[in-house]
Amino acid sequence: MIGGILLPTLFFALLAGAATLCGQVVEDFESSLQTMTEPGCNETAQCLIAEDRAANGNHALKLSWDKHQGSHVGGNLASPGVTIADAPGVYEIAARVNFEQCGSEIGPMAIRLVDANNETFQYLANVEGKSGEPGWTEIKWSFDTNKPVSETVKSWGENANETVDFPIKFLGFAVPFHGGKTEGGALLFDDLSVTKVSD
Ligand SMILES: [Ca+2]
Ligand SMILES: [Ca+2]
Repeated sequence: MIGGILLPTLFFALLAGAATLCGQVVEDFESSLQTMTEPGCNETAQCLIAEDRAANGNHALKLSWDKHQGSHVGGNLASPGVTIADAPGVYEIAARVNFEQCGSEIGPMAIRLVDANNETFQYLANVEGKSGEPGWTEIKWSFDTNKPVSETVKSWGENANETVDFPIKFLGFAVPFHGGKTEGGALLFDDLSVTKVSD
């Protein structure tokens, strides 16, 4: 009889555990979002919602650029997107990224988030060795809303007080170029998910 109670309890506890470990997709880029290239980037840089060539009907955020000299390219939504966090905590954001059309000059990949007072925060993920990799790769960024900036990665914006004013929302992605130049390329981003790791 005890086993009869314990087993279902254990089963639901495991299910609950699985639910907190797997991120929930908050943005699949299937709705008609307005996008923009980051001001100041090379004029060949483009950011738009594009169809995934490998899967008819699926859409992704596409950042593309031609050969040029420059420090980085970035693409944003024209206005803040889905809420990533509305309460303090440590979060992990994941996205599927397609690196098939880019070279090895790309550096750490940035995700940009914007808070309720228009302060932009940036988090970096190591993508070494990913360039040219076929298909989709999962990239993860972690951030702690209690320590939203670091010595090396600062926030910016009109009201940059290095404090997260909730809610914090998705804004865009950027990549720097090693050596300040690129042969051109494109990146696709899809299925943004968020997991709260701890308070
Ligand atoms: Ca999609
Ligand atoms: Ca702020």
